[in-house]
Amino acid sequence: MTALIILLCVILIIIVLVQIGKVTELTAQIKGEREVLRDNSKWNGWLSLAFMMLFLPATIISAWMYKNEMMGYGPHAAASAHGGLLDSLFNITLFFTGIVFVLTHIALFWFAYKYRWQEGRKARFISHDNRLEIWWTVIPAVVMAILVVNGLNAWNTVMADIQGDEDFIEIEATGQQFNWIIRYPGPDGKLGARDYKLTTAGNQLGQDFTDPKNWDDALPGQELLLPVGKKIRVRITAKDVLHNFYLPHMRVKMDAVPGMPTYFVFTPIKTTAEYRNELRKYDDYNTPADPTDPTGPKRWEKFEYELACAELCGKGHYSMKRVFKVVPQEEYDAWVAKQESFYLTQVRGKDDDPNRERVLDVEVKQRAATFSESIKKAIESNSPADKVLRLDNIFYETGSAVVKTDSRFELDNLVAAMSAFPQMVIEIGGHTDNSGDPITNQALSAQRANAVVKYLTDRGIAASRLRAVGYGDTKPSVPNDTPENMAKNRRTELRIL
Ligand SMILES: [Cu+2]
Repeated sequence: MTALIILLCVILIIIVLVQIGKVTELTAQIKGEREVLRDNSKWNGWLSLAFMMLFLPATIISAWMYKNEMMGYGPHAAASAHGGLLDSLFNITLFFTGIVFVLTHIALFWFAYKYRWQEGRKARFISHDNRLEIWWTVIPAVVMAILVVNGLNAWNTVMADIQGDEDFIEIEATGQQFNWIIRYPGPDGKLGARDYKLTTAGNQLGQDFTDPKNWDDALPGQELLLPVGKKIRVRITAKDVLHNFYLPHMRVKMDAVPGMPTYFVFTPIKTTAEYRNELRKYDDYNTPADPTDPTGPKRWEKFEYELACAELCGKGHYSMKRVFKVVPQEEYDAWVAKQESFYLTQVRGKDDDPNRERVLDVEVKQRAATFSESIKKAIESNSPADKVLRLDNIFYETGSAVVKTDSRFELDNLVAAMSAFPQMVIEIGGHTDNSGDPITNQALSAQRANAVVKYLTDRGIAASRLRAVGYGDTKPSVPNDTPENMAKNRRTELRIL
């Protein structure tokens, strides 16, 4: 329907234009060509002048009104170290082009008025003038040279990559329809390798988990933090179409191109709190953030730095907006420490974990910490139930008392605990489920407990502090009614005596 109306309008406008043309032709015939020409010229001249009078002041007024948004003044001041340089570049360019704009507009419309056709007036022809040629070549050349040299200089400063042993944080932003996946490097400070062929629903970035750098990488939720005063290198990639990584307040803008990683290095110089405080000075920002709640928080209190996609990348393009906070280093460090490794929480131990057969260094450290923590608690507690600890990470070959090599971490933690608490006397208890013959079960559990004790005595723990007991299936921790529960009952326990 709309299309039909538009089509009809277009046809009507064409008819009107044709009719006007015909009327003009007819008047020309009646009045005489010369008279019409004189009238038209007069009107053209005056209208040109009127247009200049309106257009030029309007341009200047609107530029003045929007100068903050366009040039980064006032509440739109840059919040990054290089932002001021970029803004000054815009100012310099606007200064020169502004002069040219005003002069050429005045010349264009004033001349159109002044030299309109008049009876008996003749044009003055200048065939050639060397001086004039030189002037209008040299002046633009000098101005252009200043702008280009300035621009190149700024480009080299703004786009400079990390040099040598500079201190910086590298994060990664991957654009996809329609959100940004932001990856933080974790405690090692390094982002792990990616391979697009590894991309699955459970591994959106195609992280290669055989690369240890990936093990601590974190994909934070909606909340994003950056430290103030620290160089940040953003590795920018895209998964599907062209996106654009845009932090307007930081004056950071870079294409995210599928298959071609780009980067941007910048240093935030104002925390979110500092920026809010600056906004507080402006009347505009002292209005309620939510117009329906006049007593609620003001606009400056609600201000957040933004990450947007500045490429029209599809229907949901607008939803790529994210907010992030710039905070002092200590607050950032605390936040980073809370971020969980994507690999350890989402992939570890699952079918697509390429390291299923290995115990990772991080896990060894983690287990050692938990183990010493539980031993301490067990010693301090008075209740007999608290004095018993399951040793979940001691593994035996099936149907035998041979301890698997992966058990050494837990056993070494035990050795460490025995050395740390020289008064401690313990019992190692072997337990089985109720499948099979009770006598065999008892014998196997005793052999297994003995194997653990042997490991400890081999490492210098006095045998007098150790007792090995085979309980067989006599002390199930849960009823032996499901395969899962039976697995729970096959266990090695430590009891502090
Ligand atoms: Cu996008």
